[in-house]
Amino acid sequence: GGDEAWWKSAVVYQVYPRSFADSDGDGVGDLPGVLARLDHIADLGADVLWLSPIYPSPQHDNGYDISDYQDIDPMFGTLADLDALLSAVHDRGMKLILDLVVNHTSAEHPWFLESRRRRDSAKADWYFWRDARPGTVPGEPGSEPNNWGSAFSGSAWEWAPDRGQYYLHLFAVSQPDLNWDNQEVRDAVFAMMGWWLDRGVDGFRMDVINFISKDPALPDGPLTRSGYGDGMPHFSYGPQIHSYLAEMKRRVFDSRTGSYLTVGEMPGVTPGQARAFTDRDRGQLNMVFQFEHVSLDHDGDKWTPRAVTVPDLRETLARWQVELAHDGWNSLYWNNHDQPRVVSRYGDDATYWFESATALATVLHLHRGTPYIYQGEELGMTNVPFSDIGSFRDIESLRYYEQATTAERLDPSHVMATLRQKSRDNARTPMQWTAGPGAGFTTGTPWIPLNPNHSWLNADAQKAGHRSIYCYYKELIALRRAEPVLIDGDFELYANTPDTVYAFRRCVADDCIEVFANLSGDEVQLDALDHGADQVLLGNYPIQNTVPGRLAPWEARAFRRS
Ligand code: TEU
Repeated sequence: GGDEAWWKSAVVYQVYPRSFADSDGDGVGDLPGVLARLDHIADLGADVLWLSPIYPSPQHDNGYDISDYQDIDPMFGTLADLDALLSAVHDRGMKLILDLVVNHTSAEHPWFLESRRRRDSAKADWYFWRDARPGTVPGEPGSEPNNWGSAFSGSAWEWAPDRGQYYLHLFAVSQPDLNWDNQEVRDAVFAMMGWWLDRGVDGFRMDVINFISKDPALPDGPLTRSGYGDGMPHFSYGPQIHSYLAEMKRRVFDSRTGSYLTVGEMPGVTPGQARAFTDRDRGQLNMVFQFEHVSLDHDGDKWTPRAVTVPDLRETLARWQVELAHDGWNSLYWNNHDQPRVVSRYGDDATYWFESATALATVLHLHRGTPYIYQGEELGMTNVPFSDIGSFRDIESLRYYEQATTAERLDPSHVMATLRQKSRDNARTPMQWTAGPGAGFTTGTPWIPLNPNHSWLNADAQKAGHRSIYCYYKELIALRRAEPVLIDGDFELYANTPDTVYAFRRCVADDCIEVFANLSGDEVQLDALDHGADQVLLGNYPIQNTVPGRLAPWEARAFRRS
């Protein structure tokens, strides 16, 4: 039926609940806060709301460490608050998807507490337990079962004296990896997913879902700068990954009547793998989040920044367009809660703040795929000028700072400069609703400092109209809705353009929309840009000022070519 691939024409808006809106003044955002601000998202024209984790959690990784999959953290509210939000979302004709974090649990989850108790406990095999390397002193550095490093610095193994073994944690010590090779684990996860779908949720964003199948031999990985091995070759596309996702599809989704949105977050995924996950016939997932275009500005690891060029960006994104042109489907994103703010990263958050934020939005949204907007992106929110390590909250940033300034003996001011550029906290400061105290986010003390630029950069100011990135996003979403060619059309990059220009067309037969964007602060001349003023559909400069053959700094324009 026509509705079955509804997610192809949808625009998704991601809310990071702890930083969106605080209804009770404790400084942390919550579900009643999201409900109170729901019309901000509905008015934008987004179709789907994705909530980052709201489940009970010790919050070592802001909820990506879950201790109960079937309840709500009291900090965010109650199940009744979630139900109220869900019906308000549905009343507006929108959908709601939850974050599914099942590669690992919290170390405080009852499953793990049971598993770590004894080697013969009922859940003994629900996680990855291994003995120390033979001939070493268990618990001492060097006796870990393999050389893998964790994503948050240090070894991926933690010694558990009660059980006398190591457990695997690809992320923090407080995030032990679940053993998906155990059928009981899969049964428990699938039952939990079904429980949420039966409650009315419309799908899931699946956290690092490509990591759930590990090579059972857990072999050492190639050494990295950190001194640890990179385990990715042994778990980023493991031997059972397709079989587990096929089983999930069959047991969770196909056995129900709804039509759901599923998006798998997949660090390291290649276009060929993405096609295998998302092609129509297998349909294991609707789409995946790939990482290539957000890895272009670093070299090897995220703490070693390098400059990105427009040809890097356009060649990367265009390759994904081509590779998933016939089978499979792309997700499109610049931002999420793990990434620095795009206007500061690939744009210019000073001189051309409005122009660069809107140019980047134009390029992304007019690609083929489902666009995702991360809270505050629609306002052009920027990176944060934190000058003190005490302002940071993210476990990854804090662990990196500690390790870099001690073991690696880097200059603290150098490490701070890197964090200002790359820290996940850039995305996590509170949503900027107003110029007032607390930015309209809270009446209390926010859990992380506000970006001081909320004095001028805020939703109130932008709803008033002038140079409003919010209004531009609205137009962009409306254009997508009005022009089926933007959903169904094929994609062709214009490769022979100047190095600062990102240009392409989308066509169904003879009906084409062309998109030209200047991703630089210098005006650029190009003969290929040839159209009448009446053909312009959207632009970030006043249309009466636009000239064929020329793009002003960070100018973006979409027009019909028939
Ligand atoms: O992120 C997985 C992931 O690999 C990254 O984006 C990660 O944050 C990055 O490599 C760090 O540099 C997901 C979540 O989105 C993230 O917030 C969680 O911390 C992580 O999984 C663990 O659940």
